Amino acid sequence: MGMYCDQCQESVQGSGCIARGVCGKNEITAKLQDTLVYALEGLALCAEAGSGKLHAGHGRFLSEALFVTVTNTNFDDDAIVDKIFEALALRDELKGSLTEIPSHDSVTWTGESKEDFVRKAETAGVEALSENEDLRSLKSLVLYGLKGLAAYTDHAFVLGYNDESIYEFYVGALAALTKDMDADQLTALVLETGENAVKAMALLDKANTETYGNPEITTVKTGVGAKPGILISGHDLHDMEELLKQTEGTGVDVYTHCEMLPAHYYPAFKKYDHFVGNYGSSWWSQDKEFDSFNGPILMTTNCIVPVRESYRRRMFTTGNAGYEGLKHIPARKNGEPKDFGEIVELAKTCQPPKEIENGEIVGGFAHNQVIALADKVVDAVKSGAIKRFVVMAGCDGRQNARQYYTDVAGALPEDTVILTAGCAKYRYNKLQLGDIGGIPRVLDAGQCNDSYSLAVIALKLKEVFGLDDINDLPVSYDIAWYEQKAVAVLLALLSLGVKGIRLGPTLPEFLTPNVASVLVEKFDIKPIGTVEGDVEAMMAGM
Ligand code: SF4
Ligand code: SF3
Repeated sequence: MGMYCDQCQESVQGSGCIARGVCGKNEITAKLQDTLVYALEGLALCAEAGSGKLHAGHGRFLSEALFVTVTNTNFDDDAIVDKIFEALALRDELKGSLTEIPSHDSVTWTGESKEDFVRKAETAGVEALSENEDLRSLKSLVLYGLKGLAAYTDHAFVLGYNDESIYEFYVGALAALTKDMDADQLTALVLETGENAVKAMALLDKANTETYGNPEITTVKTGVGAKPGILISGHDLHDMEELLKQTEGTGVDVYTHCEMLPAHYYPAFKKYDHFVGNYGSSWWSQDKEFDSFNGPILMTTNCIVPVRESYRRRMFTTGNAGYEGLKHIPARKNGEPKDFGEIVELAKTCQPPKEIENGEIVGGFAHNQVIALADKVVDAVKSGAIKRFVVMAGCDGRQNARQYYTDVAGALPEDTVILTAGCAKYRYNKLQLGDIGGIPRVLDAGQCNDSYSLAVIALKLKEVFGLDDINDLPVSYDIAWYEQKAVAVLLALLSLGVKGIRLGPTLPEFLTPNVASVLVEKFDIKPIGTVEGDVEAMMAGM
């Protein structure tokens, strides 16, 4: 049996990825990831049979292990094998304290080697979730949402923020994946996943803003300087902070790529003169942009694409990111920062980045900043200067069909404002869309997790306008998804009561027609249509 993966938007339509992932994931890595999830299920069953609770150490492990399986995060088999061994050891530790051991294979199986773990995937993969395709589809929705919220929970943990109730949810949800459940029970679990995704994003928002300050309106340069540079990508702001500290005074500049762009919006990072700008755009164009950058690249999380020879020797991973053959910067130990010294020394020997553009990006419109402008925004809505907000948050991806988002941004009338977060923004954040009385027409809140900010803004507007229902606001949702964090964001929006979301560029491959129709019926989710038709419908409030 080959691999099977259908967890992202670029999954082969109609069959999932069965020979090799479109993302570059091979059969062995895919199978190890399946086995890792299975080992986590056994661990959860043992936790459930005990107190049902996990201490923060176990909770952290579950966050990290789930994060490792998120699309484009970790392609390093050894790292995944280590996580499987750790999961089995933790499972057995919990099992040792139980009076009654759950009778499920995920609790009793064991393996000694990578080969054992690869073989185990034959009975432990997504296909094993249920024989009924609709139930399997609902379980996939829970699992993929869980992976996304685990990534956010892990980022919060790294900054010292925990929510034990999220760890309890891991236990219940992972254990549920091994059980016979009916469609109603699983639909309830999907909604609970959304509620926990809201908690995870709120926790991360608190962690980020209490640690680094509230994002502020910021103009970020896209050109380059004359000094050598280090390019940092992914989502981990703690890595960002330590890299900035360790490069200060070294003659090396620091640039952001893709989802690290919003680091520029945080007050704590503005004091570094050598934090000079953003280089390039979205994750999928990294193979060209990393090539021309000339200096070292640090990937702190997803999204990694298959690494080209031209920059392989300059590319490093850290945290949950991994890629076979690349140098991995080890985790912090005993409260000591990570050591990025090797990257800094390498940067000093490199040419400065080659300029590929020379402009500006404006961002920093997270909830605190927008609420500070609330009077202005409310006046603009009341006077009719702003007719509608369109939330276009989410992920970017390779497919040409995503030109839709650029075209929608360009086609929206000039009295509309786009609210964005996540790498989806790169489809339109360099267009000159102007402003409305000083309010830019594209308000970028930050990373994908900062979609939470957009929900806070919507709830604030609901309060200011004295509305009972968030759906009565002049706000439309045209969300782009790619990986499992976007699944978590989507479920979070649903749990907040948002209806009528357009989702594209395609609906998830893992949704069966029956499950998709439940989402349509309950939440009025719809696939994107034509640019013209969707713009017209959104302006009409549909
Ligand atoms: Fe395919 Fe996406 Fe899975 Fe990669 S993550 S194997 S592209 S479905
Ligand atoms: Fe992008 Fe990978 Fe999802 Fe954080 S960097 S949004 S795709």
